[in-house]
Order: sequence, then C-alpha cells, then structure tokens
Amino acid sequence: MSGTLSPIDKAKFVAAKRAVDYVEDGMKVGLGTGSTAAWMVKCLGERIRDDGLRITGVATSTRTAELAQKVGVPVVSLDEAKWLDLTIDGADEYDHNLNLIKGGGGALLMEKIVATASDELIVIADLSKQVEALGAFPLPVEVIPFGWQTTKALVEETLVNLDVLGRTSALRMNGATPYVTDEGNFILDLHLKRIGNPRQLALVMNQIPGVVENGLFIDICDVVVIGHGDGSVEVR
Ligand code: ABF
Repeated sequence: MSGTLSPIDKAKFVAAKRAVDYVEDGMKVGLGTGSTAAWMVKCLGERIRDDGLRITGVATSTRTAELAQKVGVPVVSLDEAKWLDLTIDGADEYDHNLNLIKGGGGALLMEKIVATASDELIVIADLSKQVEALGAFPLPVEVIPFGWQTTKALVEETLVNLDVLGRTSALRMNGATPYVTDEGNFILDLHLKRIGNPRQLALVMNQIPGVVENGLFIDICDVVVIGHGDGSVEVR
C-alpha cells in the first residue's frame, strides 16, 4: 500500500500504521477524518482482510464512512456503539500538553463527540503539526446558519478580552457559497495567530449563542503518534 510515497505521505502513512497496532480484536474504534486518518482506515481494512481482525468502526464524517465501506471496515452509528475503546484521528496542531486544534477538515463536531465517547484518543500526525503554542492554524468554530453574522460579531467581540494575538474571523467558503458541515452548520475560521490560554478560550467560545462547538481539544488526546518522512515513528 505504501509504494513510492512522498516524504509527507510516508510520514502520515507510518504514523497511521503504527496507531493501528493499538487496535485489538473486538474493539469499537472511532475513525477520524482527514488525509492522515484516511491512511489509518486503509490500514485497518488491510488488517481485517489479511489478519482477520474483527472491529466495529464509528465514522467522524460521511467521507470517512464512505472510505471505510470501500475498504471493508464495518461502520455503525455512535448511538449503536454507545462507547468506544479507542479513537484514532488526525489534527491540525498539537502542543506539548497534547492539546489540539482540529477541524481544518470541517468535521470537528463529530470528531469531538466521538473522541469524548472513547476510552482513549490517539492522534496521528506528521511533525509539521507540532507547535510551541496553538493558534497559527486558524481555529475552526462551528456555528448554526441562523444569525451567523451576529454570532461572528459576538465571537470577535469576545476575543477582545482574551489572550490571543489576532482577533479576526472569516466564514469558511466552498467556492462561492458557505461551507456546510455534515450537520448542516457553517464554520468560522478564527485567525488568532497565538492562543495564550487555550483552555479558557475553549470554554468561553461555547458560551456564545449560535456557537455549536470549537476546534480546541483540551485534555482529550492521550497519545500522539508522530510520523517522519524517513519512515521513522515516535510515540508521545
Ligand atoms: C482531522 O484531521 C481534522 O480535525 C484535521 O483538520 C485533520 C488534519 O488533516 P490531515 O491529516 O489531512 O492533515 O481530524
């Protein structure tokens, strides 16, 4: 499967493959979203096909559900699974406390619900996702479409009193129309540059009427598996 990969794809692949080693027979597994998580789903499909691994997956997006079906990973709803042994997912940034920014792929709401409904969250990433402080990657905030411009104004007003360097936001677009999440919501991308207190920001954001969820994953990630372009892997 790994053939002749570019260094970045090799890094993603080896991280994904190493994380799949944690999956044991009979587990219920949350299946993340994004290009690194896609490698993980493919590796799971390979273990099911070649080793007879028996697992049940819960997808964090429709595109992950479609990929899982394509490669032979059985998928059920979270309501059917109720609780998961393990979720494996990507991230846009991780810091030294293993706090994350997620949502660049637009799936942050289902990802956070599934990760929270799991005994363990393993993040798979290449080294470019490692940061000293979160915030260089725009923070996704999922909002309902009703009154989104008012919500956007309230979000920016709230940022004024918080420990962030940037205070602008932008509605995520899909060409000429707003990007719409699997749940039918919009996403605001917050250009904060550096987040001094991610824990506080995560709490404050979700108090704003119209905000559904934000892409800060605080105290949720247990392990980061980091892939490198030379094929080596490290676990933190
Ligand atoms: C997903 O992984 C998203 O939360 C995040 O944006 C994405 C990272 O994508 P990639 O693995 O393609 O860099 O879980």
